[in-house]
Amino acid sequence: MRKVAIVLGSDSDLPALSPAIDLLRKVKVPFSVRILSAHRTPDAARVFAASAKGEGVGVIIAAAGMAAHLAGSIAAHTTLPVIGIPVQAGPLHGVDALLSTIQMPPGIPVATVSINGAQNAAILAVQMLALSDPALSEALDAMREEMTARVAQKDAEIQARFNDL
Ligand code: RP5
Repeated sequence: MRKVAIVLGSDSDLPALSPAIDLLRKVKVPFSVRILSAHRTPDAARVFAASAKGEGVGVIIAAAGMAAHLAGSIAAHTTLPVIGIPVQAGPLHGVDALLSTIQMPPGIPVATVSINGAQNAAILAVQMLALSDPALSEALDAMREEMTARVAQKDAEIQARFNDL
């Protein structure tokens, strides 16, 4: 199975990424984590992006805050799908990172999730890998059913508490 490569702009972004790591562990998708910065370590980020496909990576998740150019600069050096997570950091609380990550020029896409949207980034990465992996596709179906059952349970609980029927 191809793996997911997670790239963080800083170790300060790690807490925002834990929902992605939890999800990848849950569905047993192999992943790697690196700290690489578009601005502070641009050469290392370029080398990583250019070699990722040859090293068995299927999808890259890139997370950064503030002037978040990491996902875009990685996407510039690979044709692997790149999912961008704008991280809530600094005085603008992630709106700066959202705009920096999402507003890519035509030709170099970054699939941007919401600010701190790490869980959805991981689900999207797994959905991409599941296109060629039926077992992974079943794991996604099971996860979706679990979620539906959880909401139905909460619905039943809230009805029992508030509804005079
Ligand atoms: C960004 O600047 C990083 O992705 C992080 O979100 C933010 C602050 O980085 P540190 O100063 O905490 O390393 O490049």
